[in-house]
Amino acid sequence: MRWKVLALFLGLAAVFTTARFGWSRAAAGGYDEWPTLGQLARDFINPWLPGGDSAPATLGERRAVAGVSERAGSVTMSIGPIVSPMFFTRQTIRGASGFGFGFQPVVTLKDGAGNVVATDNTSVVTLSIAAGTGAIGAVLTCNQNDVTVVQGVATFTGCRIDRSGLGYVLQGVTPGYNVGQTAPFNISLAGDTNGDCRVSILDFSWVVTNFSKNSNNPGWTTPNAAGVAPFAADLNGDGAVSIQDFSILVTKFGTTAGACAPASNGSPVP
Ligand SMILES: [Ca+2]
Ligand SMILES: [Ca+2]
Repeated sequence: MRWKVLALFLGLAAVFTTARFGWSRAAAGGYDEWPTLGQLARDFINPWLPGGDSAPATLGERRAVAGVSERAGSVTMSIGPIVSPMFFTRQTIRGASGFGFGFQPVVTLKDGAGNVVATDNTSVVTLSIAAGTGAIGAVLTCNQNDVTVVQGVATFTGCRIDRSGLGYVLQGVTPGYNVGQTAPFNISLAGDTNGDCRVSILDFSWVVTNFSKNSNNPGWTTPNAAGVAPFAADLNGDGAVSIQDFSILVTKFGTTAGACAPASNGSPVP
């Protein structure tokens, strides 16, 4: 008699487990592979726990089946995190407060092997000042701070920062990619070449003295007796001292500020 009771129990258990197995594969998670007797027994004991193996797949389990889609109920999830690098292929090296950077940022999305993700025409890269860098309260303004990539490349235009400060870092963010950051650069008080927080005849003289020079000229980074190098006359940071810099100087002539930062030559050096 006892054997008959046990057989009946096992039969009911098998029916219930089979029914539950059918339900659980359609529920969130499901079994990643054919369940063991132990899993079936555990699910039989805890039938109200969602998912065939009683827990969502771990990150390691998802990575193990990366590239495969898993159907969970009516929702299809992509499995396997996409962690790819993002690079600034053109960086801002310095700037004048309130005026457009001479070198506008360009961000390129690359895969893990370092190849440009040229098939990507949908990712949106958001550009911002990295927290804790530059002057407190400074604002980055671009024609668009959110730019959709074209063949994996986001090209920003019209970007400027309103406040002079040291060590600004710009960062680009888009889902599925690592955060990309520029090397640090300074924003000087617009028109100020020598970092004395005023736009005076000294700055006018330095721009005129170095007018038409560019980063290919020898001595571009060699400071004079006052510690100011020719590159500091390149106010907007486009690698040359031109009419644009002269215009900034004239526009801001006579301006003073309580705090400011000297010109930086940035990295990479143009
Ligand atoms: Ca000055
Ligand atoms: Ca310039």
